[in-house]
Amino acid sequence: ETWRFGLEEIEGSVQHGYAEAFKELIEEKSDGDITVQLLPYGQWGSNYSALYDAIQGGSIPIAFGSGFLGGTVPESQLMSLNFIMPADQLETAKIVNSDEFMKSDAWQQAYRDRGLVPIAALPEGYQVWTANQEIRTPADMDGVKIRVMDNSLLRETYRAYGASPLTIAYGELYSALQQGQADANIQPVFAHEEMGFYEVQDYLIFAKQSQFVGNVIANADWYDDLSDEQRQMIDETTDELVQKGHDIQSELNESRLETIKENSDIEIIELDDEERDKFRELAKPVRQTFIDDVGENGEKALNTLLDQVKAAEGNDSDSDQS
Ligand code: 6CS
Repeated sequence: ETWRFGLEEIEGSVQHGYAEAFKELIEEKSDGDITVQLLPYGQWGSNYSALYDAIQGGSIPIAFGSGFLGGTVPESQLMSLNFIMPADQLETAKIVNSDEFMKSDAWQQAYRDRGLVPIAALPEGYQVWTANQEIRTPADMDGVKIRVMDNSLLRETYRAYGASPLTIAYGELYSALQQGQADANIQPVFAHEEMGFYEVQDYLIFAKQSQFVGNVIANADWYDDLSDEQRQMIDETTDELVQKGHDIQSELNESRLETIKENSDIEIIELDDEERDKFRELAKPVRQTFIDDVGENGEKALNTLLDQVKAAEGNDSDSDQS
């Protein structure tokens, strides 16, 4: 039996590292009965809606869906909200993978309604801005043509910051930045590096407003047809990959930052808490926009997530939630 696993990112990416570890664990646990075949970005095509169609149609039963998934599963845009997760990135990984959130009726139903099942979530590191100019304040964002994934919540968020967000396909982004169709971009560090985006941008800006989160999703009919043992195997695997996924992303993002520093003179800026607070204030009303736009399941999922963050906050005073 072969399980095809579609990735939104190229070989060497965080999604690829995670999927390789998933493959190894599943093949080991099934004693070789199952082979997991990885299909990185490019191997299934390059238009994300084709990938999501393939999961819904069942030809690719497992795949990553992140920012572009908003058109297919509007509730998934929850993962794009800014300033809601704890400062601790491993804590975030635990929260988004907790049974309380991942197995909640609201989160499951949001995907089930579209013939999908969410099976795990992979925080891939902070979403880091690059731009042709220094950005420290919302005033600096004014009118900046910043590229966002195709996701109305992200557009709403960056409009709230004062920018003029626009959407460009991942594969066309390098030339769009080079040719000035966009002034700024948002990616985890590893992606700025592996796609070469940093080569055509002057500033790399850490605002720690959110992490990039990839959702691991499955075709619902395929998932329901698995044996109980197989579903159990997936649960065990995704549990083991919470820590492992965190290790993969943090190591890759750290080493790729070194590569960027070695290969370019891009200026690196880290916003301080006071600077971040200005963006945090502007991001707050977007939570209500999310609720108004996506409805009841979205609101329930958001509240469940916020409850988990609060519970974690009780154990750790270094939380980022306001
Ligand atoms: O920005 C994008 O479109 C893509 N970036 C990453 C890091 N993963 C997938 C996503 O669609």
